[in-house]
Amino acid sequence: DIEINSSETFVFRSKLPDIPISYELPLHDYCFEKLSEVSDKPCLISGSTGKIYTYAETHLLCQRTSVGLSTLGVKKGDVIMIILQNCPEFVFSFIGASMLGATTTTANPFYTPAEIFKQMATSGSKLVITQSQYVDKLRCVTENSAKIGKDFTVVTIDDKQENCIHFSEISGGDEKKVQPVAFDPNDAVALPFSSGTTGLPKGVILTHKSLISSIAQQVDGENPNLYLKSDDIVLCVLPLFHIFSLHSVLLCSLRAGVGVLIMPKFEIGALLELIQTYRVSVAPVVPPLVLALAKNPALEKFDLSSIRIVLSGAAPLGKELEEALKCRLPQAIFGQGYGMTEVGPVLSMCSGFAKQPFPTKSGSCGTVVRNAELKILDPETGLSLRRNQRGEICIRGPQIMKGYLNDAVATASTIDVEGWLHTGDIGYVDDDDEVFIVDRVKELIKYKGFQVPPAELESLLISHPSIADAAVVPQMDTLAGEVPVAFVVRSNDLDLTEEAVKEFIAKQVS
Ligand code: 4UU
Repeated sequence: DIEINSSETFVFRSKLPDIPISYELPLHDYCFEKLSEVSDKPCLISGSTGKIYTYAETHLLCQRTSVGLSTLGVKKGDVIMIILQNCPEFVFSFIGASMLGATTTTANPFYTPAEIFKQMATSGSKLVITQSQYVDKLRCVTENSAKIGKDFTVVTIDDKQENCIHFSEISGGDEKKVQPVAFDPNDAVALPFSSGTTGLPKGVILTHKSLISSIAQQVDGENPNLYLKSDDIVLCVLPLFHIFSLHSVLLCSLRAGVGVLIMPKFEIGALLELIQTYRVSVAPVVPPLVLALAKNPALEKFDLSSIRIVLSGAAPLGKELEEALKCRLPQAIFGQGYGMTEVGPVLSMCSGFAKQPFPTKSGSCGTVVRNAELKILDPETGLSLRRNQRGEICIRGPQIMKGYLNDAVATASTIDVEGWLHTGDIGYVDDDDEVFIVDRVKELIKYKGFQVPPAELESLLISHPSIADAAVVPQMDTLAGEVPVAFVVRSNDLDLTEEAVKEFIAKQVS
């Protein structure tokens, strides 16, 4: 240790051995690889209707939806857009599109028409699957001259709407008509949007290889890092349009052959009721949900003894909060996962969730996933740092994104020539290989785990005729983790009020 070698790289690895990962199957076949063993087991449970789809039924509906989508003209290389609250149709559409070699871009149903149209245009989607209550947003002609039924196709899953197609028309396809499609592991399958370390939201190209790698890193092998037992019921209340839920809740569960309890939205009473009724055993959550569970007095009235794993991620979790929930769910293993959309998404996962678990510390974000390398760089010098030294977290492995859609510059500034992805998060690795996140150097605000790119708000602010300049920064918030705060310079209109500025922004973004 005395010798100083400035070019030395300190690489941190998983405590679990690497496993072989095969890319022979496309994502949907990989997820349903053990279908014959689990065909009669519950796969999707709709929390709102109580309907249960077995693995066989789920797979069949995915196939039918894929045939239906192809009848509507969707083919390999195309992009479809899903604007849905969590529901079984989300799964049929995502997997169905994958079966055609198409890519799915997912959007927040709360998006404003402007946000939706931007993502539609950037991703090149010509087909949207949504709920009737959001169709009006798509009809906003002022935002967009494209017309439903003419320039793009809209499918609604609930009520039939004018010029739209009803989901039953596509999910009723003849599964025997499934056409085999040639796949390359480097083909895109998901296109979530993220602003990454700087600027505006960009399409993140996640390939079959990325997602299969990231799922395998969690649930495959002799000693899976996230061990899902065959009778587990995994809670799916986090929105599927975000990569945490899409990957670690849905896709990992499908691969492991366990049940997924789908909730369209978070409501504490309904959540507790459903956990009790369906004996939910694995609860992926975000810090605001931990807060709700830790503080809500209603918790005492329900039997939550079935919960054996609480997995928190997407934003920093305070130790006090963690302790508070641990007291209320003493039987559960509590740990964090650390993800980033661009990483496909998981960098590190609590090794207390493994089949043969390791002891873990409170506040840790887990240990780097297997089949990957993690290093810490000094943000000033760019030199690789040793244990317990704080710096920018970088990751290299088969799970990371192919790049940003049509943005080579942003891709090159995120993934370097050696294949390391620079996260913009500051953290360190301790003596037991545990990753701790302490800060963020990138331009990103996390509101309840959702991304709020400051650059987006700043550009909206300066588009206001009475605003000369603006800067947006995060402010700590007990409930949301962080909220955006804008510093605004008036141009000449001295009457411009805070309320007027807020209203101006609220009209344009969710
Ligand atoms: C402190 O948030 C995510 C993905 C989260 C995820 C995914 C799969 C968590 C567990 C899992 O199994 O993605 P993005 O792109 O919305 O936001 C990424 C950023 C990170 O760079 C970091 O700043 O969100 C922050 N973040 C966290 N911060 C993510 N997880 C954590 C965490 N603690 N546990």
